[in-house]
Amino acid sequence: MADFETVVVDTDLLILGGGMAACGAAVEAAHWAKQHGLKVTLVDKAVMERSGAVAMGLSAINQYVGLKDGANTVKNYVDYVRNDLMGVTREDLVANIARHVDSSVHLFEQWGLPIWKDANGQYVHEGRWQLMINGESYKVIVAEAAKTALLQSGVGQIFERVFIVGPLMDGDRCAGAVGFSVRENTFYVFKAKATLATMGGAVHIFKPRSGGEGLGRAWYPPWNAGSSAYFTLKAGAEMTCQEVRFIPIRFKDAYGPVGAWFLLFKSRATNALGGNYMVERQPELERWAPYGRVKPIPANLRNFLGMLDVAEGKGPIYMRTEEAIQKIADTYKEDPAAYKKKMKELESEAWEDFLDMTISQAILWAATDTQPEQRSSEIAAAEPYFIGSHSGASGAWVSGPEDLQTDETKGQYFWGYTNMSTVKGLFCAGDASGASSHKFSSGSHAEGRIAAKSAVKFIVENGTAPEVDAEAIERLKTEILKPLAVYEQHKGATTDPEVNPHYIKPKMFMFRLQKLMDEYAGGVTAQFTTNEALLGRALDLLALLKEDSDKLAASNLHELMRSWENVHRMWQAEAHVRTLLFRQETRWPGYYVRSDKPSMDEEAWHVFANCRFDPKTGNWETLTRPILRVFAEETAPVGA
Ligand code: SFD
Ligand code: AMP
Repeated sequence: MADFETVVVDTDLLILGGGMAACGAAVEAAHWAKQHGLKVTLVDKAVMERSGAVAMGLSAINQYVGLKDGANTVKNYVDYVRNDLMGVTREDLVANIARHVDSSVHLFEQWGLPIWKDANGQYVHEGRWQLMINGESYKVIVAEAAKTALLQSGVGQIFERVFIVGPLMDGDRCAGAVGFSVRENTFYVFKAKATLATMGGAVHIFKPRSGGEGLGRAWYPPWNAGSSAYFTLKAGAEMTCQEVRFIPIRFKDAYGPVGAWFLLFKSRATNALGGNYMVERQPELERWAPYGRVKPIPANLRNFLGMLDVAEGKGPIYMRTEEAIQKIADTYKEDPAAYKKKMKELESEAWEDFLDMTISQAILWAATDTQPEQRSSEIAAAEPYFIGSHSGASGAWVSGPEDLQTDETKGQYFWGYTNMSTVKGLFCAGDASGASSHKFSSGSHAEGRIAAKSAVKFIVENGTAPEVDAEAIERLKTEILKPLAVYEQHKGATTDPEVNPHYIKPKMFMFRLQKLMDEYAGGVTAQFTTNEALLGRALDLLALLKEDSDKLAASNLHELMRSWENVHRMWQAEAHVRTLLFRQETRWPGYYVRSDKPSMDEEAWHVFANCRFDPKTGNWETLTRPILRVFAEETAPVGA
C-alpha cells in the first residue's frame, strides 16, 4: 500500500510482547546486553503497564517455592506440577523455573508490590505455593521496572501499540518479526540476531459462555489471541501439548477466581442438592490412578467431578462462601468484638480478591445484591483456553538447561540454548513455551529472565546478523495489509459494510471459528466432549475457514489487527484439533473427553504429543516425544 511507510529496525535481541515473561526478559537482557554492547528491542501490541493477562491486576502470586525458608524443594514443585498435569511435564523446564522464581518475587516486592505479611512478618500463603498480594497495580509495577531497566541502561528501545503478525526468516533461522502500528500507517520490520516470543496464550478460539449481552467477556484477556502459537508454528518450530487446553472453574458469568476461596477460606463447593462432588465422587478418581490418588487432586479431575454432577442434572454448583466465612469467624465466637472485627476483615478480603483481579465479578456481586457472608455464588467451568503458564501446557518445544539433564534426557531435551525452540534463534517463554505448566505470573517472569540470558549467549556465540531478502519483506507487507485492500476494493458492493459477497469481516470470521470449535472440538455446548469423527469434521471446516481467510476485510487499522488476531486463533485451533486427534486416549477429563477413547492409556500414551507445521511444504506432522524423569521417583505424598 502506497501510504504505508516501511520502518526497518535493526537490533540484536528482539523481545515480542510486553507481559510478565517479556518484563522479566527486559530486566535480564538489559544487564547482559550492556556487558556485551548489544541492543535490545521490545515490541508490545498494547501499553506494557496494562498489557497481557495481568492487566487488571492479580490477588495472588501463584508460584513461590520459598527455597530460602526451607519450606519446599525444587523437586517438591516438580512433583506437584507433574501430578497436576496427569504425568505429562518436562521436569527440566519446571525445575529451572522453580529454582529461579523466588528471586523474581523478591524483586517484585523490592519494586513496591505489597505482599501480605502475618504478625511475624512472614508472607501470608494462600496455599502451599501461593502468596496473597494487594495486586491491583501488579503489572504497572513490573512493567515500570522493565521499562526503566531497558531505557536507563541505554541498550533498549520499546515499541508499544505495534502488533506483531509473524516471523521474518533467513532460511531456517529466525531473523526477527514483522508487524504494523495500530495507530498510524506504518509497517514494521524488526531484524534481530535472536528473537524471544512472549506474546501470551489464546482466548476466543472456543465460543464463550457469554453471548451478545457480554460479548468478549471471558476469563482470559481478549487481547491474547494466539500470536505466540502462530509465530512459532509459522517459523517451523516443533510444538508440544497442543491438546492440553485449560478450563478454569470460575465464579459464573464474571469469572472471579476460586483459588482464594478453596485454599485460603477453605470453602466447599456443593451442588443443588447440597452434595459435595469432591467427596461423593471420590471413587471416580480411581479410574484416573495414579494421578487420581495424588494430593492436591489434579485441576482437570477437580473440574471433572463437578462436571459429572452438572451432566446428571445436579447443577447449579455453588461456592459456599457464607459457610466458609462463618466457619472462620466462629473461631472468634467467644469474643464478640473480635468476632465482629474478623467478620469485617473476611468480608473485605472477599471483595478485594475480586477487586484486585476480576473487577467485573465484584460488579456482578453488587448488581445482584450478593453478600458473600450471607449467600453462596454459582461457579461453573469456563470455555477452553490456551495458557501453558497456568494449568494448561500448550506451547513450543524448547531446549532445557544443560545442568539439569541426565544422560538419558540430554539427547532429547537439550540442544544448546535454554528455552530456544527447534528453530535457530527463536526463543520462547511464558505461555509461548510448552510442557512447563504452573509458572503463572511469577514463573513466567523468571522464565523470561532465563530465556533472555540464554538468547544473549546465543547472540554472543552466533554473532552474524541474519540476511533477509528485500522481496520477501515486500511480499509479507502485501500479505499483511491485504485485508485493507480487500475492503477498499469491495466496499461499494453493499450499503452495509458488515455484509458483502466479496469479503468477511473479522468478527464474523471469529464467530465461525468459535462455532466450529465449540461444537466439534469439545467446547461448552458439546460438554467438553469430542471424538474422531467430530474432529475430522472440525478439520474440514477449518480448511474452508482457512480458504476464506484470504477474503478477510478491514476498514481500518483496528480491524486489520482483528483480522490477524483471528488468523492467529485459527492456527492455534488447527494445532489443537490435530493433536486432539493424534492422542488416542482421554488423559485430562475435565479439560476434554474423547468419547471414542474414554480411558487413559498409560502404556501407549505416557508421552508428549508434539506437532510441527513445515513452512516449506505446508504439511503438518504429529509425533511423540518420551517423558523422561529428571528427578528420582517420588515416594512421599505431595501435600496441598
Ligand atoms: O489465579 C502481543 N494468572 C495468574 N498468575 C498468578 O501468579 N496469580 C494469579 O492470581 C493468576 N490468576 C490469573 C492469571 C491469568 C489470568 C488471565 C487471570 C487470572 C484472569 C496467570 C498469569 O497471568 C500468566 O501466567 C502470565 O501473565 C503469563 O505471562 P506471559 O508473559 O506469557 O503472558 P502475558 O502476561 O499475558 O503477556 C502477553 C503479552 O504479549 C502481548 N501481545 N504483542 C505484540 N504483538 C502481538 N501480536 C501480541 N499478542 C500479545 C500482550 O500485549 C502482552 O504484553 S488466577 O486467577 O489464575
Ligand atoms: P485459581 O484461582 O483457580 O487460579 O487458583 C489459584 C491457585 O490455587 C492455582 O495455583 C491453582 O492451581 C490452585 N488451586 C485452586 N483451587 C484449588 C484446589 N481446590 N485445590 C488445590 N489447589 C487449588
